[in-house]
Amino acid sequence: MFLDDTIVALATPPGVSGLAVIRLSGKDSIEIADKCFNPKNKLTNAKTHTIHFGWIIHNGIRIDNVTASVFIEPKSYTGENSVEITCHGGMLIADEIINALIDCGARMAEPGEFTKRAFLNGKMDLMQVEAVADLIHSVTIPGTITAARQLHGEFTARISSLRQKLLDICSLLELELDFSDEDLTFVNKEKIKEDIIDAINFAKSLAESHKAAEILKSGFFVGIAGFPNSGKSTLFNSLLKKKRAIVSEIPGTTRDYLEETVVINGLAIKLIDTAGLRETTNTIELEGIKLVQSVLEQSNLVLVLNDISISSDHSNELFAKLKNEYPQQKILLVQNKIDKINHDIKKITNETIYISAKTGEGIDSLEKLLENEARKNTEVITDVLVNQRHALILKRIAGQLETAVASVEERKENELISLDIRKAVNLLGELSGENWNEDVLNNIFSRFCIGK
Ligand SMILES: Nc1nc2c(ncn2[C@@H]2O[C@H](COP(=O)(O)OP(=O)(O)OP(=O)(O)O)[C@@H](O)[C@H]2O)c(=O)[nH]1
Ligand SMILES: [Mg+2]
Repeated sequence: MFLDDTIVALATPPGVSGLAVIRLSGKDSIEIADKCFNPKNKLTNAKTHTIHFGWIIHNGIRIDNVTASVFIEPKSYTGENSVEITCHGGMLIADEIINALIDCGARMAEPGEFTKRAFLNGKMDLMQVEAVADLIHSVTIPGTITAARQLHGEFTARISSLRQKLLDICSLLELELDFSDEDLTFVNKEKIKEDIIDAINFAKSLAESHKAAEILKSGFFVGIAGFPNSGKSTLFNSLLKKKRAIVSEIPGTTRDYLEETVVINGLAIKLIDTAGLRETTNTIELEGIKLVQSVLEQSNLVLVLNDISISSDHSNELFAKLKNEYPQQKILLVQNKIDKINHDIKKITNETIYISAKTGEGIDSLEKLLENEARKNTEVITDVLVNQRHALILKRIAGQLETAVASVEERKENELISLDIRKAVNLLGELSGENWNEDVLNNIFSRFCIGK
């Protein structure tokens, strides 16, 4: 089967670097390494978790002097025999060593294959596997810390304890069933109902932390929308503190959307500058306007920019329309170009913000507001990163348990209530990966890079 062969890949980013690490995993990895590595003592005789110095020599050519770390199964990342070779950086050396190892019997690894093996060998469950992906991709420090905690098993522990609670309820219900002939009741149905409701609340609150987890992982998305020429690109540049987007007095300058990240006090804010919204027949502009809609859907916060020099209520209709179309979204009206008017209204109210994207007036306050919004949205996070897959399963679990509560209320047989709960327990198995299927695995591992 596929676990029989030995895989190899570069574990560090390709390119010029001080050192590069090549990873080898599979039952023959130590023998394969020995074929082209010449340390003082053969690696096959080495103890686990030891480091050895020597030359990689292949077809009589000295490639590099390296160190090799030996990990004997099951005490390795993958749970298999593994060797990690640390060579000098630079693509050519690492490539030559990988080619030599392939010549000696290894095969190039697929994306995420090391972690997939760790999962299949029971080294981690799916939630930990996903934490590895989050750890690699996280753009915020809190996101990284939370992913690391998850990798350590925090999420797993919470799911196991929920599972145990549900199984305990099932045992009670089924125990009574065993004595049903004797007309005994030792199950307090009210208590059972309460316990199931607790479990429902727990599953729901975890599912709800999904949005916060996404922000921790990928940043807080702020979409900038408005009529053409309202100053969206100017604001985008001003927040980024660099000239990234083209600014011009010609309406319809931005056609595509632009995305850049600013870090405000440790929080990653993803700014998205979009095409101005207006009635148009220009096909390119129309495409841009369609894109705005998908940006708005994905944003955590939408700023609608209004050119106050035209009129402070010039964008009211657009603002109302967007609020109506995206009722879930937090949308704020921002009055821009206050440098062009005389009134002294440079203040932030609950609803409206006044700025000049051009002179920078009010930008500090706007930054503070973005930071507060981002922080507010991540505060609900507990200590795990619930991704979309988890959230969907958790919602199904809550739904299944709600059926169980209904069964209790309808005074159904213990057997039926227990069956409802057991269905929820099965869903927990999908979460941890006990009940895995190839599609789910492929989906998860497609996010990984080769060598991880
Ligand atoms: N006086 C003043 N002019 C501004 C301000 N913000 C933008 N402008 C000007 O308004 C014009 C349009 O600015 P852009 O940033 O390109 O506007 P936009 O909303 O991105 O426009 P489109 O991409 O066409 O939708 C430019 O000439 C800017 O210099 C401001 O705060 N004050
Ligand atoms: Mg623009």
